[in-house]
Amino acid sequence: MVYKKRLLQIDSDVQQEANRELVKLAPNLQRRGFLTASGLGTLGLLSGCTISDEPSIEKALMTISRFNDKVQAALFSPTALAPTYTPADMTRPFPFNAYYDEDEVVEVDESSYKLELAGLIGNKSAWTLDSLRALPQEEQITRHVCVEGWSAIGRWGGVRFSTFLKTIGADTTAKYVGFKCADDYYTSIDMPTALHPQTLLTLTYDGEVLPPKYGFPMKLRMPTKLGYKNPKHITTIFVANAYTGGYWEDQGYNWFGGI
Ligand SMILES: Nc1nc2c(c(=O)[nH]1)N[C@H]1C(S)=C(S)[C@@H](COP(=O)(O)O)O[C@H]1N2
Ligand SMILES: [Mo]
Repeated sequence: MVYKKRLLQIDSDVQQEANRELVKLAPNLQRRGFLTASGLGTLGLLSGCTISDEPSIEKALMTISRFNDKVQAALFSPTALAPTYTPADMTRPFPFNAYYDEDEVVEVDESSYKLELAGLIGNKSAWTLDSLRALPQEEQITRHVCVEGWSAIGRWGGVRFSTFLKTIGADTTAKYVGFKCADDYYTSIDMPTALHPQTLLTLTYDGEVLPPKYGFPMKLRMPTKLGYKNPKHITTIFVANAYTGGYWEDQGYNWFGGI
């Protein structure tokens, strides 16, 4: 599976800023094989690069976490696909991670659970798990990359997020989609990534109901973003034009956090 980064139309301000960022990052990018000496300072070469070996999605996500948000949003296509894998490639057991230990995982009660909606959404009625399970379901086997230095391949199933956003009448011209979680976690993402075909509102892991440690009742799964952008235990989804950051983002992690 080939992963392609494509140059979007970018205005010259952003291009200049991107070039300055690239020059700063050049030694690092060169070391990682993303830039050749002749490519220094030219965006075209970086954008034209094709990644085809497996750990490259990890390299790409890690490298890009050093770019600033504006440059990242301008540089990379919201529709380029991340690699997918086969069941044989899956990492077993799939690692758990959160800002607390596994024995403190939040337990969400299925019978009383409702997904709340807020902000720029036409129909803000809450959703039960059964109503979400009644929507068309898809699966993906993709690599989850954590900034803490590990990555793992897992299999998630659920509702394509763009389908869900259209179903609820979300304003897809808004800038952000935000998430509040049953623990104290929260994050927000850019609308182009929310509408990306591989962005899934997942309800299952490896064919079973998503277990608590992986985010019951649901995790937003985006193979084009770093692990911390993928909220687990989602309780509220909101659509907004005002920036709301995120748990790690507010402590200095890159907000875009993706490719
Ligand atoms: N609600 C919530 N979501 C979260 C986190 C968290 O602490 N709480 N941690 C994030 C981080 S840093 C990672 S790497 C992944 C880990 O997901 P996993 O436990 O399924 O591997 O969840 C992300 N989503
Ligand atoms: Mo992470």
